[in-house]
Amino acid sequence: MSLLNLPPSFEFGVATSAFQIEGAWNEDGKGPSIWDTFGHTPGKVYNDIPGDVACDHYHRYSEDIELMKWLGLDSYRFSLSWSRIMPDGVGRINQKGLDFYRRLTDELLAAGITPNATLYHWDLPQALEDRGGWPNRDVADWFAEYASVAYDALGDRIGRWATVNEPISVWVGYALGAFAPGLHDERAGRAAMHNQMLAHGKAVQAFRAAGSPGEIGVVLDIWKRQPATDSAEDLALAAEGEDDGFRFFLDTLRGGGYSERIQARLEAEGTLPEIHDTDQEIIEAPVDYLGLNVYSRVVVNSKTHDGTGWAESDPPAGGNFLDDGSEFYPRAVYEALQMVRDDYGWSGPIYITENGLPDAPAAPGDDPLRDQERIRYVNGFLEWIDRAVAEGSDVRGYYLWSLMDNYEWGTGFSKKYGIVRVDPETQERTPKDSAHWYRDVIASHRAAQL
Ligand code: IFM
Repeated sequence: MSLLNLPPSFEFGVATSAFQIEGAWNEDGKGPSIWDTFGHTPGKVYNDIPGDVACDHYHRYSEDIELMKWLGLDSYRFSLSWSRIMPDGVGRINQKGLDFYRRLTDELLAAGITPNATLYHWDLPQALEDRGGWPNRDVADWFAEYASVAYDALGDRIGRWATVNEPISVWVGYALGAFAPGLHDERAGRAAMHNQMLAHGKAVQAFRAAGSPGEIGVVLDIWKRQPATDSAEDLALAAEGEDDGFRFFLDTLRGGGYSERIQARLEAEGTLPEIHDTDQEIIEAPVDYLGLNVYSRVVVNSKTHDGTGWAESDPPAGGNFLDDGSEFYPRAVYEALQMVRDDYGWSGPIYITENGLPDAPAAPGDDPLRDQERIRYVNGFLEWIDRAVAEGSDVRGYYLWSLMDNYEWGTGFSKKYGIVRVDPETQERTPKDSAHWYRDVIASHRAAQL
């Protein structure tokens, strides 16, 4: 593979999130998060195994940084656990929680790896859920308070921040019930989506007010919808899917407010959230970069659709498939980059903050370390990023999801996205073929600059 167009400053990284890897769920003063509660509720997560230990990264972070050094990474994207830093969500600060992130970031910096911290990756403190959670507008101020504590304590070490990761997750948690806190309430889901954008805006304002050095952005996941045919039904379904999935967020961040189409639909559904006159100005506080998580596209077909508008993909016949039956469509990243440029006028810096593939379903005798399909997948995405850069996109880095097999939310340890295998019994880490390959990609990119 030649990545001739990526500049010498292009950063190669990996991404993880606190709940998915840290473990130590109730250690050193950490408060419970909604995902701790969810995982401890029978019937919510795979095999009823909660994320209490996850990858035990809280204790093994040094070993994990050794792996990152071996890979030759430029940057590491992780998230901070809100309830590790503030067990009640607001007020009291847990010094031991901050100390953990200080140790982690100090070791990253000593290894020459740039820390990239996301403030919120789905693990709301349970104490705040008990006060109404994301559907309660007060959450925006709670989040800004937490963000300020984090900037204050870690701003001298962390140069790249993101406010929230994939704000659509609150819809899945409050309206669809598949994520914590497991509610089925569409009004709550829409309120949570709006309030998360408000929280994002307030956290950006707090960042500027504190005069924090470094850059701050937001991370959205972009699954573009491809209508299966030109029928009015398929086109409408595609538009609705994009509105729900990412335009809801981009419209307010970049487009001056929710589109008339979104407002009309939410009004008709009786789910339009409470929006104050000043909200828009707060939400569109300028960010320094956009973080895009891109995994694929969704082909929508009204004839085979189950009516939910969510994650229903119906790849065209004759398409290019992966071993798990999903479509192999690396051009998705190029289309996402075009979309933010053409539809939202974004010509600023972009990081591809997540992209990756779960292990293919294993047949008896398969060796989990031989993950050639993941290599093919990542290779394809990098080639399309290279092409977008050649055509003028300001993509500054790529974070592969994920460093190691980790706790994949409701599917627990059954879905493995790591380039490093984690033995569930011993926690032993072993690089898969893709890790060796990614290491070579990074090394050759460096060598090409000499
Ligand atoms: O594991 C998740 C991550 O937490 C958010 N983005 C998608 C990943 C894979 O499903």
